[in-house]
Amino acid sequence: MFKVFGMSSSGNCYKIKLLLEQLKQPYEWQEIDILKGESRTPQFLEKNSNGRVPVLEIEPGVYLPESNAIMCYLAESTPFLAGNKLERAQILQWLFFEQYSHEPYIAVARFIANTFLKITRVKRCYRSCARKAGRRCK
Ligand SMILES: N[C@@H](CCC(=O)N[C@@H](CS)C(=O)NCC(=O)O)C(=O)O
Repeated sequence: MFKVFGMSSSGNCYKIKLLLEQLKQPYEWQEIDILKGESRTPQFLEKNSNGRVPVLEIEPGVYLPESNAIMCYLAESTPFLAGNKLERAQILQWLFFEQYSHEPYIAVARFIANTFLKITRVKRCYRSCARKAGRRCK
């Protein structure tokens, strides 16, 4: 059975969970708390020397890091990675776009806002409404 080393609040890890669920593929999830340094332990670095989640354990001792590489691996021979040459390249187009143009700016900003600044969606909404009403709020 596949095992995913991931952190539930990470978008990169959520993508893997979502695809595994869509494929109805049984898997085990091992929570790794990156804020506690669990992705930088010697044991974890043996799985991914880059020290990041997600990592897919394909079989004991065989590990695949990088969320989009994991998605391509899981989607191979399924309708999620089908089509002609151009259609498959268009799938890669979005995966590359996501990693280069979305993840570093939008996803990392969301993670910092949620995790370190503790700005929840409700607070963001409240701030925005308050700003529009010309009021300041904490
Ligand atoms: N390009 C990688 C990015 C992985 C990544 O940045 N993971 C973050 C969580 S979303 C992480 O593990 N950060 C821990 C660290 O940098 O120490 C992927 O798509 O898997």
